[in-house]
Amino acid sequence: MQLVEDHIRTLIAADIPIWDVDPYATEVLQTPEPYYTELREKGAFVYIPRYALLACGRYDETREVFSDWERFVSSRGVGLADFHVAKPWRAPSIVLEVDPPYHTRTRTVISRALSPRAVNDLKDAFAAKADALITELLDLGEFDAVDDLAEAFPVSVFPAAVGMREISKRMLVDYGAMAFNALGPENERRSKWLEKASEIVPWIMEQCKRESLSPGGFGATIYAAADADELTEEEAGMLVRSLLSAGIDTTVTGIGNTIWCLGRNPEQFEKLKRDPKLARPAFEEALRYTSPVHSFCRTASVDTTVGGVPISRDTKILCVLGAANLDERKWLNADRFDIERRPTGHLAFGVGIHGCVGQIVARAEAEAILTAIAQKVYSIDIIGEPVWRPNHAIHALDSMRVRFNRR
Ligand code: OVM
Repeated sequence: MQLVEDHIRTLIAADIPIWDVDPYATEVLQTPEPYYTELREKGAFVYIPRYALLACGRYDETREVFSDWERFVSSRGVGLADFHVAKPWRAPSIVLEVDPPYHTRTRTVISRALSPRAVNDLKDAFAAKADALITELLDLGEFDAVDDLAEAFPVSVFPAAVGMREISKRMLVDYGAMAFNALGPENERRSKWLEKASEIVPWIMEQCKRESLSPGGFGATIYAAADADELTEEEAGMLVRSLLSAGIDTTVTGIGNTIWCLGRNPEQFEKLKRDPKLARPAFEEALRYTSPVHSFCRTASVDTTVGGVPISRDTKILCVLGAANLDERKWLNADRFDIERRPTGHLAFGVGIHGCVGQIVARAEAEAILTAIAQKVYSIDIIGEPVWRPNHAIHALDSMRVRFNRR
């Protein structure tokens, strides 16, 4: 505790507000907007004693910390745990949880696998799947927008694009939820999710092997890099693991949250129906408005300052992307969902060398499903109250009953 008290004296001297909030409390994770607002109002940075953590939620400072990989490293973990001190729950990701120069080599391979060309080749298949699913949901009338749509669609296209032969929706969705919850504090939620590791991790690791993947997929491109001696066989398996960690829950959440936005803002859905080409801008605005990945950490590698605030080496910094994406200093009418906004510079995919490597795939999935909805659905009724699913890094719905009325 002496360490924390010394820390606090330094912070008081530097005029950094101390805030006794728990960013990982269930209510905060389910309804984060008041916390986002208070965080931005308190200052560029606040100190959260219970986790010995600095947090930021204003756009400029969050962007600065997030994009400067030299001063704010990822190799000490992008969750609360500092890998210099605590043992990670799994072998660290060789792309997310590393720094240059090593990062450059793995990032090059994974971005080749997920290149615009590779994704472009999948567009017709995505559109056909999206069309069939929306037709099915119109026949059903009422359904669960999470289970039947937001989860169903990515799981029907992404694992196949990777080249997976054995597909389990529950294993894939739960592995993502586990990996993202592991980024939070050592609380009950984190332990509860990590209990599932003994069942899910062996299944995931089996699917990452060369023999489990069919030719022509993202996975095969990664293994081809091992054949060309750019990576070891083991590193190739680890990069496929990254696809399965970050490729499902993120797109599930992005699509689910977009349906939530459109259901609550019928005038915006009218605009999308009038011009289905707004599918992509509508998705970007939903990403800005709801921030599917609400926060990620960095660790200061040097003594430095950001926006005039001194930050000491070894400090964990919680970058609250959800708060930055709603910062009225950056966005006009930040609290309004407007699909014509074109929110360039939003932080929902991060920024800098660790910016989402799968964003081209995510946008292609979203475009396919939102275009099918714009063409076939007359109106979206949300039935009852949507329920949010608390997660330490993801802001996602747990359930939302919806009716699609036929056009
Ligand atoms: C990874 C990864 C990348 C991005 C997010 C993430 C758990 C994991 O490389 O495993 O979330």
